[in-house]
Amino acid sequence: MPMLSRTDLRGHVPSPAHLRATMPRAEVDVDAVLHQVRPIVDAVRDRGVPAVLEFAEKFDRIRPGSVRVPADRLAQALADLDPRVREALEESIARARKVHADQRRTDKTTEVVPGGTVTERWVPVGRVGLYAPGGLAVYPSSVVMNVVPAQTAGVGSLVVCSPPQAEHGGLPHPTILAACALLDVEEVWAVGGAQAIALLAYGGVDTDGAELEAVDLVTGPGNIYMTAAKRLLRGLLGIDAEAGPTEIAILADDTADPAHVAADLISQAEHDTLAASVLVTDSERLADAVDIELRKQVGATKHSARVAEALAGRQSGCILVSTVDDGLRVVDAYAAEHLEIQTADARAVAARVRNAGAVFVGAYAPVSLGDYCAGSNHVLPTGGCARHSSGLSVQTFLRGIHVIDYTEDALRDVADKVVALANAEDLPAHGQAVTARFKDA
Ligand code: HSO
Ligand code: ZN
Repeated sequence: MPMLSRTDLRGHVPSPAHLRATMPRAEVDVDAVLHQVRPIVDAVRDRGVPAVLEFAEKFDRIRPGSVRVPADRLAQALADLDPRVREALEESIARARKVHADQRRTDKTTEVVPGGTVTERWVPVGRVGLYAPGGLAVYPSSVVMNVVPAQTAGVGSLVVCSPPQAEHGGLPHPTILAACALLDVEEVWAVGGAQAIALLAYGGVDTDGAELEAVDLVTGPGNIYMTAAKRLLRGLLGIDAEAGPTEIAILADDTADPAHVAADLISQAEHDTLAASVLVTDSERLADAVDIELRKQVGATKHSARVAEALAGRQSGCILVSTVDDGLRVVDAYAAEHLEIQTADARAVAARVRNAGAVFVGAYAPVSLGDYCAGSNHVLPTGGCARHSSGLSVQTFLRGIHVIDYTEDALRDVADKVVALANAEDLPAHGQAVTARFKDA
């Protein structure tokens, strides 16, 4: 029995729609928990912080003194941070800032006709809430990946939420606090789960009477309850994509190093028993060699049980294809969050990928480089959403506002066209709003 269950598509690659329906993928039923999350959201809306503290006691087994984390605790967490971790975070932040700075948009004015212009103005979202999970996943790197694009976009007001930890006296995890301090984030709230999203949506009054101001947009990954709260509150709030379990797909041929392929598959399986590790290859010899490597490496890795469960899950597997071209069709249909290309001429193959959250080219760009220190963003679309969505970027935190500026002459020149279209839609008052301006003429 191979470690990764095999699907043989040699000789015949089904249509993209059929592939999508049949390829391994985790199923996370957010709708199924909506009925549990709705009362939490309603309680926070109706009763604010007292309700938040009750849920903290129930779900986090600690009642924080206040929701807002005092400034000195942020500074303290940074002072206590292991200097090697600090240096690594600083490098991660510097590289991410470099890449995200290039994503800034400039306003653009189009002269449609003489005297008639449309300007697209890029305006940052006013106030943003960023969620950093606690529990199994304490990821200061995700704080970096959320905060850097928001700050680069020019978001003026930014709050980070993370669950209170019983072992840390009701504060969020110290490495989360330290990352916030490094990024100059001053406002951090000790609140997690669905109640965090509700508090971000409705705002509240803290135990000391201080105002917790509602936000316009919330981003960041969380568990299924937090995701359900995002789904319930979207509209009142903007949200980023709903993050599902992480995924790695590797398109590899005979030239790939099986030990590296196995290590990369294991690296993302380490996140979650529902994480997906998918190998697509035209080489049965490589598939066999990767399997032998997996057997060796899975046993030796720290989170061995979690990894083994993820690799054995129905969401993971190995797909055999006849050619790298066929492999490209398969990975495009799958639309992985992370896609590694480990083939001869990997750059040329990577250039042909249409659907992926991020593409990692060749032997020296493993996904974990991108998770921490490539400069790219690691908040990426999962569950096939890479077919229509991008990862987090500066753009996530901007709105493009069209500013329409026409002179009297420019309006007069097009008035009969507006009237014709308005009448065609049986909306004559639309036309009259234009002709009213030229009545005297
Ligand atoms: N691979 C995860 C991000 C992450 N990895 C955080 C380590 N820490 C989802 O892209
Ligand atoms: Zn990762």
